[in-house]
Amino acid sequence: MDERRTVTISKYLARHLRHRPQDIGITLDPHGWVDVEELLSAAARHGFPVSRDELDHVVAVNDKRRYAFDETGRRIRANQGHSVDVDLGLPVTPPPPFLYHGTTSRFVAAIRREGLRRMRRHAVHLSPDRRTAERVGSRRGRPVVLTVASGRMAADGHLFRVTPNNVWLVESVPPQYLCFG
Ligand code: HQG
Repeated sequence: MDERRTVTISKYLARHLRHRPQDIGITLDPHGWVDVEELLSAAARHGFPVSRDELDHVVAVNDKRRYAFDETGRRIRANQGHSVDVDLGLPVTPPPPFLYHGTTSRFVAAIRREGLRRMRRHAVHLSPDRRTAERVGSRRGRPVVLTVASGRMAADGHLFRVTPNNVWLVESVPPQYLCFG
């Protein structure tokens, strides 16, 4: 499958498995899962036919492992990034001492005042290394990488979770845990 088709399918999945399942008449279960057959027939019905082989390919090659099948292979969900209400069932996990957040320069003043907020998503997304954070920030303009004192936050009672693709999630990051250097 060519790269363009892979990206198009991945974006379609992101839209409907994270944000707007109702647009194609599917319902995610409380943990974000949907039956693969149901997803594929809904997509076809809404003018976006995708074969099971194509879906398998996109899930397997996706650069960020954004999607996962359950152990039966009959259900699929997004690994993170939802704006709809789902409980991913990820265990609370002690973070490394520092994590990183990629943003863009125009948000920095507000972040200094308010800290990091989850905005429309379920959680603030943090990266394990600066390079990944820089890539996240550059989606929106000139990237700025903030260092998060995650070890100190965890010691103060903030709960961290990590997705299978190594994105760290936390409800918020108050400004005193951020380093803008
Ligand atoms: C910013 C992609 C003003 C925050 C990426 C970010 C990631 C504030 C934006 C994943 C703020 C929210 C998530 C505050 C935070 N004032 N702006 N107080 N607090 N912000 O997309 O982290 O390709 O919801 O810095 O790779 O950019 O979709 O979060 O710029 O892992 O799989 O508000 O999305 O993954 O934007 O990206 P987002 P994000 P996928």
